[in-house]
Formats: sequence, C-alpha cells, structure tokens
Amino acid sequence: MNAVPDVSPAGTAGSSLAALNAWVAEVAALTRPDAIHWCDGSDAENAALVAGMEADGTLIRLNHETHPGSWLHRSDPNDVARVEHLTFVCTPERDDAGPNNHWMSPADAHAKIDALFDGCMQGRTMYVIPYCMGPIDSPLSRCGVEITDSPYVVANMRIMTRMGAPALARIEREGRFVKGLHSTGELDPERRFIMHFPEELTIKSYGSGYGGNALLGKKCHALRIASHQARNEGWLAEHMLILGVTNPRGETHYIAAAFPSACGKTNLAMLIPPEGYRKDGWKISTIGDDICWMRPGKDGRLYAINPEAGFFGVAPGTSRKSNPSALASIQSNTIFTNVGVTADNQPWWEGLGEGEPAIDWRGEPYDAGKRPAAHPNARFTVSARQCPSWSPEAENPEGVPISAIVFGGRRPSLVPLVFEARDWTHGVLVGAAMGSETTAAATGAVGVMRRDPMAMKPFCGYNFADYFAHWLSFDDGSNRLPKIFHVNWFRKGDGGDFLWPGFGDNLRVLEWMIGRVKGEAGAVETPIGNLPTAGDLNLDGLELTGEAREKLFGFEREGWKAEFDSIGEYLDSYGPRMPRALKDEQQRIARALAG
Ligand code: OXD
Ligand code: MN
Repeated sequence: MNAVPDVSPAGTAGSSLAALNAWVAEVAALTRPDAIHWCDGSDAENAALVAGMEADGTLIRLNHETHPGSWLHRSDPNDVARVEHLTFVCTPERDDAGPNNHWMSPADAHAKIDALFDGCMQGRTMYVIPYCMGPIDSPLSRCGVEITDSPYVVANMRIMTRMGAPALARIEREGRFVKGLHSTGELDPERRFIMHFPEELTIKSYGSGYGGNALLGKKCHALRIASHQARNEGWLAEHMLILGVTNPRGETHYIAAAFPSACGKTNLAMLIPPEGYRKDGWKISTIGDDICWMRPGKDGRLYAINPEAGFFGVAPGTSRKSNPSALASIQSNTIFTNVGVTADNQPWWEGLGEGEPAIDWRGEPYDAGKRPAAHPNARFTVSARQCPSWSPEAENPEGVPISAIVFGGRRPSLVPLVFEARDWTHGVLVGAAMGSETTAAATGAVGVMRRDPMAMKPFCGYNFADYFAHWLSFDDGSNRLPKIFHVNWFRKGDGGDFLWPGFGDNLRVLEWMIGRVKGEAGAVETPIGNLPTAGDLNLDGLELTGEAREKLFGFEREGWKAEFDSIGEYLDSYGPRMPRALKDEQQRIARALAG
C-alpha cells in the first residue's frame, strides 16, 4: 500500500493521467484515508484483499470443497437493496433530470455529500479502481475510475468490470473517464445518498455498500451517466440482456430484452432450450444479463456490447430447474451476498430446491417462522466467463447485430404473452408504456404496479421525455432498425396461477419473433400490435388449458381502452417536453380501440 502523499501510480508524472492524479489527491485531502492503494486487478492483489476481508469478517469462507474460491458477505440489514428515494440526478436545470428522477442542484448536492465525505476515510484505506465498461479494445466501451473505502467493492468490481492496468492504460490514452467516489460511511440510512452529476461525468455515493449503490460501474455509470453520454453521442445505454439464438440452420440472431429488476433477465439470457428444440439443434448463447450499450453500425443495424464482465444476479429462485447455467456458473469463485448457509457451509436460498438451511442471512440459526434463509434480494457475483452459455462474441469489439428488441414486465392481467410493434415509433411507445409490479431489488413495497418505461425508471440519467425523443431519433431513414416486441411471462389465470410455463419454453416465443423478423411467421393485426394466434407458435409438447390459450393469445379491447387512457395520462404527466410523435401514436391507437 502506498503512503498518502504518494498518490500517483509509478511513472505517470506529467502524463495524461494528470487529471486523474489531481482528482485522487483532491479526494484524499477531503476524505483523509490512512493509505491509498491503486488497484492493478492482479490475482495477487485480489488474494491479499480477500485474506484481509476474511480476517476482519467482511467475507466468510464457504465450503471450499463444494464451492472453491467462494465467499459469503453479510450486509448491514439496513443496506440490502437499491435506494431509489435517496438517488439523485443533479443537473443544473431541474427539468433536465425530469419527473422520473429525484433532483438536487449540483451545488447543493456537492455541498451536502462532501460534508459526509469530510474525513470519512480516516482509519481506512482508499482504493483507486480504474475500470473499463465493455471490451477493453472496443470503440463502444467507456472507462471510469471508482474511489472507494470498501475492499468488498473492489473484489466485486474486479468481477463485474475490466479492472486494473489495461483500463488505466486506456484512460491514459483517451484522457477521459467517469469519476465515481464511494464510501460506505457509517451505513446509516439517514446519512446515505447516491448522487449523479451527468454534465460533470461524476458520481458520489455515500453510506451504502449494496451492489447497485456501491459498484459504481454498474447502474450509476453504465446506465445513469452512460444514458446521458449516449444521448450526446448518438447511442443507447439500456437496462437489457443480450442473447444469441442459433437455429438448426446455424443462423444466429441476437436479441436485446428489457425487463425491470428481478423479472428474469438472467434466466432468459441463459435459457436452456426445451428438449425437442435441443434435439433439433437450437442453441442459446449469453452476451449479457443486465446492461446493453448499442449504436448504429455502418450498415445501419444496431450493434450491441455488454459493458459488464460479470453477473450480479438474484440468488433466490435460482435452481437446477429454473436456471441450470447460472447454477453451474456459481459453483466456484463466487461472492454471495446475504444468502443463508447449510450445516456444511454451502450457500443456500429459497427456491434452490436442494439442501437445508442452517444459518440465515443475518447469521442467526434458521427459523422459518422468523425470516427467510436468504434475503429476497440476495445476490451472487460471478465472472460471465464461468457461464456454460457465455459467448466469446461478448468480447467482440464491434458488438453483435441486434435483430429484435423486447420489452416486458410482470403483468398478471390484460397483457398477452407476446405482440409485435407495427414500426419503430409504435415500438418506442410500447417501451414507454411498460408497466410492471415492483420487486425486492429496490427498497419499498413489492407487487405494486408502476410504469417502468424501457425498465429504465430507476436508471435513466435525464428527463424521460427527452429519452423517448432520443429513441425516436434513431428512425432517421438511414438505419435498419430491429423489430420491437412486448412479452409477458407473468400472465395469471382466474385462479391466480401463472398461465405460461416460462423458462426454457420462452424459446417458443423467441422463435416466433425471429420468424417475424424473417417474414416467415404469421400474426393477426390488432390496434395494440401484431399478435400470434396459438397456431403461429410451436406449442408441441405443452399442455395449455383453454383459459391459458384465450388469455395468452387474446386481445381484450375494453381493458386496453382503459390501459390506453392511463398511458395517455402518463405521457401527459411529462408536460410539453413529451415528443408529439409519441402522443400522436398513443392517440392513434386509442382511436383504433374506440373504433
Ligand atoms: C440489478 C437491478 O441489480 O436491476 O441489476 O437492481
Ligand atoms: Mn438490473
């Protein structure tokens, strides 16, 4: 570890790292750490950090016979999810952040949070983490530096990003990077803020150690700040998985899909084809499970990269049945956060389907009457390369061409299994109107229906009205844009049961989409878009009840009329900044529904 006065990595004096060195010195003067450590991302560095965290109890060794290299971290019980009410977008003008964000003026926000940072690293080490979001040699990638006093954050950032020496070299070459300052502070919810300054490409996060609040490369950089950069630079930063579907003819189509947090993005990204499809030669490959950056290539198609290098997945519900690839990925070299453990110290969570919990996520003997063994938002952090379906295309600097964009949410009623948007403008409306029931990924009530446009409600770094306008601008006559679809895996019957089996069987829906992209699959035109009939999908081997067929493939005009009134009110809530084209599209469909 370097002593405080020596804040620069060796040999950089006078280089284009001067801005970085100056910022590190400024932060050190404010936070007053005992030592500064520049992270190089090496195995030796990681081993030393892990040993230190084992010694002070930050990491608990799991059973290394069954789970080599794997560790358990128990968060403070008040710090287990993203905190949307404490997350701010600090633009000079309130309207630029929009009604979709909490806003504070940059001056007030800096003053408020700098007061918390003042002296907060005394007695601690300050880690400087250079990282790259995306393949290190991709023109689509962007770099950042996170300064943190949490070695747990360093260990997670090492898995989730390309961290260390190669990233620092790129920063030196490019001379630009996103600045992220983080301290766990006192983990006091009263002294917790996640502040974004898009114009300054700066993030300041205080008082939480939880993933989305503390691993600043993820939501803060790769979505909130990147969405702002993307708007200025003509690309899209989205809350989307990216998967490849290879058919028996060997053709691969890439699909990007946006679902709100904890709605199955990781499961879809790692889908295992149903048996009949496997026999016929269908394959799924995984590029990413949470974030997608895409921009038009020379041929006008959208090309996408996954800016992340790992998965920060929700553990509960992950099983051999629901997601065998995820389960296989997390047998080694994994950091588990807030899971329970078995008597022989293996990680355990609700829905794992094997083993028994002995100790719960708070470290107390498991008592089913008291609390679940794992927190509902318990997570695993693992390198994407450990996933059996991981695709080397995830390292392609050019990205992969996207054939279809999918939006979806948890909609127990009204919304059918799948429909296709008529064109790009209609597709943008479908994304803008997305609704879903809330989940445990953020603090607050679970199961409440809210509008979550493009699954970006918690993550868009600027006014949604401007964001929709940015989406619409891609349809400029020169681009060959993907088709847009909406799916709902969560439709329920009158008895409250899910009507669609989901998981591997979702490939049946993806096959239909690819058929539509190629002009080969049938559909019926309705005011809300093009719907397959049950006969347009391959349902071989599935037993669907009459009620399931009717609700999954049906169009309920009266319900949609009310839905479109509510969509109209939602768009109006953004005032005059809402693009006219989107409002016109909503009204066109509302008229067709009335018609
Ligand atoms: C996540 C989230 O962690 O969306 O991916 O909350
Ligand atoms: Mn997410």
